[in-house]
Amino acid sequence: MIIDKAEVIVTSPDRNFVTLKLTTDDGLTGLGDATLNGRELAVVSYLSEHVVPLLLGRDASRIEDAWQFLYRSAYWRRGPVTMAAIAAVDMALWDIKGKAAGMPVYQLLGGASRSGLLAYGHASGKDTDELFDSVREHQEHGYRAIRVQTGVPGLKSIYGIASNATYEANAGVRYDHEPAQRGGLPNEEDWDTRSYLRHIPTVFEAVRNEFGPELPLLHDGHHRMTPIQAAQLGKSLEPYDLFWLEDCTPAENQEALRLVRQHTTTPLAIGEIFNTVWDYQQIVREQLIDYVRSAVTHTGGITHLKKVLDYASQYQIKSGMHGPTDISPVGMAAAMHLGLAIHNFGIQEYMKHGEKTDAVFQQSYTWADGFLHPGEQPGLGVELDVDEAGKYPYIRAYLPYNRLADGTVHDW
Ligand code: KDG
Ligand code: MG
Repeated sequence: MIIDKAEVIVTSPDRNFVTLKLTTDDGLTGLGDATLNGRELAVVSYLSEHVVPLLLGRDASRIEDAWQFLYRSAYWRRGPVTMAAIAAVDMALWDIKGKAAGMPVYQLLGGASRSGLLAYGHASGKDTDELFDSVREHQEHGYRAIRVQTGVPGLKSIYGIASNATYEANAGVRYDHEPAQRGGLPNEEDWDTRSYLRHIPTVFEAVRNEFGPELPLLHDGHHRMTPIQAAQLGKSLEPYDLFWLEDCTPAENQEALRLVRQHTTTPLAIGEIFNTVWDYQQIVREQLIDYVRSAVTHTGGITHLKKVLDYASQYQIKSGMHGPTDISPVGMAAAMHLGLAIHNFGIQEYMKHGEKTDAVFQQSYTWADGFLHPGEQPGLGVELDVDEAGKYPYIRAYLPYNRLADGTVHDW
């Protein structure tokens, strides 16, 4: 099982994806997701220029050794570009190992701890009527847990709202599924935290009145509040029994969560922009969060995220892996194998990819009755159709950003 080919494949079916494909001398192939939304080519360059030469001739069976070698030998550690590149190698090696063993990856990780993975989808609307329709639509598609985002009176365009205007080059793709503007410069959105804090509790009250107490509801604050504002929001949402409040403060300052925690029992989730176990060291030890939001794709792969989640399990902290459309089907499959195997699985974010993406990445994972399953194919269970991928060249895309009314740039 010597790696004799390593290809970095960029394709843009509904959005940009970066995939590493490894081939061994005995003909096995493995795929890894290296997609970093809005900064894709930085990872392509890291992989092609610096990692591929190190992979050729290596024994594909030595996953832990490859991880430690790529991490430690670079000297420059951590960061989203490095960790997405290492994640792609790690995933591809697990894929190869599964194929060599004739087993799905979750079996190699210890076997299934459950029959399926509870997943949540994204309901959204400019106003309550549109939001209710979106919640119903998600329930009709089988979702048993739903993230709720709405517009805020007085603000033009906010992250996560499906009916926000899309860009020409994004034609046919819902804004909440793909907020990155293709083929242009970043779109400017507006923000006002006080209006948001006044409005959101009224939205959750309306949703609870309409849909009852059982439905698990989630909300994403997208790093926009100060610690005291986040504490206020958590407290005001307590009557509506959220499954979690996500990214309530900017992720760089993990200590901020101490203050939030002192004031509210609303469960907290964070970590979609974290990339190593060290980002979690303090907040796990001090029990400042309830869910780990990291994706396999951005956190060094299955090998490293499993270490994060094993550490978190000592404190009854569960997984809530990031799963927007910018995680490719390969990254989603890796998340599902890991989620099925670990004991402390919490919930999986799941937004369906578009038809073009599904034609490029043939998947064996399944979605039924609100639950995902990675399937029984050996390896990760996703294959990439190179001809199909070749139809969609890379298109530069930028995520939007926010300014306050006085023109100050604010967290997006
Ligand atoms: O690339 C940015 C998106 O992945 C992010 O905005 C999605 O916040 C997100 C979520 O919770 O899925
Ligand atoms: Mg989020």
